[in-house]
Amino acid sequence: MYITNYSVIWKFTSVFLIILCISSGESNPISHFSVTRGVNGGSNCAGCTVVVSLIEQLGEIHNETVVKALDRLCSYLPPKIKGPCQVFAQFIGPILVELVTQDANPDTVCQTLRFCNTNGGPECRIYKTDEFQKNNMEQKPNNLNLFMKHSYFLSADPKICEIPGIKDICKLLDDAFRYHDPSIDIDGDKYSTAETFRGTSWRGRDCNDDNKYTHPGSRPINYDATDDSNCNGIYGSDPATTKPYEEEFCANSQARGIAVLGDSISAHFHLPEEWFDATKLSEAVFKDALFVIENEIDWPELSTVTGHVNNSWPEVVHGNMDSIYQRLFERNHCNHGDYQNIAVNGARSNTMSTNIMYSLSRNQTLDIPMLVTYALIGNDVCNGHPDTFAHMTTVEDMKANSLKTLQYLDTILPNNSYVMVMGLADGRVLYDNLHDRIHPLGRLRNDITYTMLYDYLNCLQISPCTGWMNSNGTVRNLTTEHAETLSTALKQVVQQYGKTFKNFKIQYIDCPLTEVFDTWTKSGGQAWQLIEPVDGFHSNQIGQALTAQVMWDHMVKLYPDFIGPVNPFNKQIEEIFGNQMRSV
Ligand SMILES: *[C@@H]1O[C@H](CO)[C@@H](O)[C@H](O)[C@H]1NC(C)=O
Ligand SMILES: *[C@@H]1O[C@H](CO)[C@@H](O)[C@H](O)[C@H]1NC(C)=O
Ligand SMILES: *[C@@H]1O[C@H](CO)[C@@H](O)[C@H](O)[C@H]1NC(C)=O
Ligand SMILES: *[C@@H]1O[C@H](CO)[C@@H](O)[C@H](O)[C@H]1NC(C)=O
Ligand SMILES: *[C@@H]1O[C@H](CO)[C@@H](O)[C@H](O)[C@H]1NC(C)=O
Ligand SMILES: *[C@@H]1O[C@H](CO)[C@@H](O)[C@H](O)[C@H]1NC(C)=O
Ligand SMILES: [Ca+2]
Ligand SMILES: [Ca+2]
Ligand SMILES: [Ca+2]
Repeated sequence: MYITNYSVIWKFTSVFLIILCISSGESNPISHFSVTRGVNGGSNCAGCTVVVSLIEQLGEIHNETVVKALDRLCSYLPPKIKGPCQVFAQFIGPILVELVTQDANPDTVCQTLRFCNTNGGPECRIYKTDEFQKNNMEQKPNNLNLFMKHSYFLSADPKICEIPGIKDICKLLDDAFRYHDPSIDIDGDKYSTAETFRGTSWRGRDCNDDNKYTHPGSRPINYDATDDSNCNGIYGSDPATTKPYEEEFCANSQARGIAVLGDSISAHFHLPEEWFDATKLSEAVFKDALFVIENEIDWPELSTVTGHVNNSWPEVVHGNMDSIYQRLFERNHCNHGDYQNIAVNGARSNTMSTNIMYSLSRNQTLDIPMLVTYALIGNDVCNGHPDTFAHMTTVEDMKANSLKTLQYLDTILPNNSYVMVMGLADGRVLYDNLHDRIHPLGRLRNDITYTMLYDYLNCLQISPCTGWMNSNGTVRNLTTEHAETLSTALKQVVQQYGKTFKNFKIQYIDCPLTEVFDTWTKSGGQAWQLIEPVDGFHSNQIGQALTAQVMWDHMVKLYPDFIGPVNPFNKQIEEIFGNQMRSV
């Protein structure tokens, strides 16, 4: 199904998506998110400032003009994006060459271009050095004539997505972010053979895309004596006993699938820092940019709950994969391929219950049970509004939304399933550990700290989380206070209604991130090493993997029935079916 309410879905999304021009055009459905659009040029201003910063820094590093530097940046990009980038370069080059001198401040350049303005209050600047720039502006009155000839800049609020070249890149992004069901799915069972666009990166591979009864998690038809109907790679019969292997190895194994209903943390939002650090820009770091975009800048294949491949992107992802799925598979090889990542950037309790949950694929009579994690750990207190507290989810709504989702799950999950409801995070860990560190964009000149970034995003009213990404300690504390209230509400829903669900057992767990940070620092690490450097908001690959370990240990100790027994036939399955990929 289509998720039509883009406006809310986007709230937990890093603002750096916007920098990639997603939210700019009026015609763009994603942009109907007033908070993301912001004031003073909002995301157009931030996008312009980042691009100009990178070009200018590249020019400095390679001792070349900004026009050459922009050509260089375009040349690093993969084919499908390179063309539009070159069109953009041809358009903007003559303007930039007039505007950007060696010491030009990107804030000033983007003010002159009118992507940044003061329509909604005081001027927003990410760089602090403004004295020189004011003079610089005054020396360049001619520029105005040059770029004002272009209609793009005549509107009071020019949009980056309307600029030639950039327009095509925006369209590419729009297409990728529009749907939350697989786009290539011939039989309509919500499983795909393609990797991206909500395909196998997100859900197990459909081993027969002409048959909707054949997909990961189905009850094997006739014990898969001839064909692999549940896509776990196990099929055929044992010649010695003439019994089907599914019957011998899996029938009594308490096999189960795994799914997560979550936000950008569960989807594993990750923008490579190498894309935002001029000293690291190269062709190699953009090699898989299209793949990244087609997966909504998420990395579900390496995530805490549904990670299922080794990290083979060492240029842009740092750390190993570990996941609940991986461990469930190791515990019982019959679980192969039975994972669904139903997480969406920006998801909160309301969008989950009105939209996103319907994307989970499970049938009570045809499929086997699942372990489902409900993990909406921040967006209900995160928004970009200056009056942030007024826009947080209330306790009543939190209860109603989560109950609605759980009651829906009770209608699709096969009997003997399990649901784990997670509380909200304490986002104070972000500011506490990042505030005086240097952001990738400021590395060349040591001139942008996370505090400066957070203040800038709040000034533009495009922060993914004003409450926690805030230099005011009282605001951060109050945000945590509300998050705790909402966690308590979730706990109460589980206590009050837990017994009423017919088809699953349910447990509440606190958000494991606090324990993850403790575990890491106790073993000698530093907390900032677990946080995404570009957005200063999400947990990175190391954090994702460590979260899987912490959650798993928790379940082994307290809720072993949630993960099921070890399958004594794992060894035989390996011997006969190898990596279980042969039917795929
Ligand atoms: C930069 O390039 C200019 C001419 O293109 C040259 O004169 C100058 O010496 C170069 N500077 C450095 C540091 O290489
Ligand atoms: C990941 O790497 C390990 C060790 O190199 C290997 O045993 C395993 O099969 C790999 N897993 C996948 C899914 O490729
Ligand atoms: C599950 O599959 C059965 C048999 O095809 C079908 O009748 C039923 O409607 C399905 N249930 C749901 C919730 O789609
Ligand atoms: C679900 O399974 C349990 C135990 O296997 C059984 O007691 C219960 O009656 C079943 N519930 C339904 C609705 O079939
Ligand atoms: C911090 O936020 C609180 C609560 O909104 C406010 O009362 C206080 O004035 C703020 N402090 C500063 C220094 O802005
Ligand atoms: C925020 O809460 C922490 C921990 O409770 C406390 O130590 C700190 O003083 C509080 N800060 C403010 C500004 O209220
Ligand atoms: Ca399919
Ligand atoms: Ca199928
Ligand atoms: Ca099978």
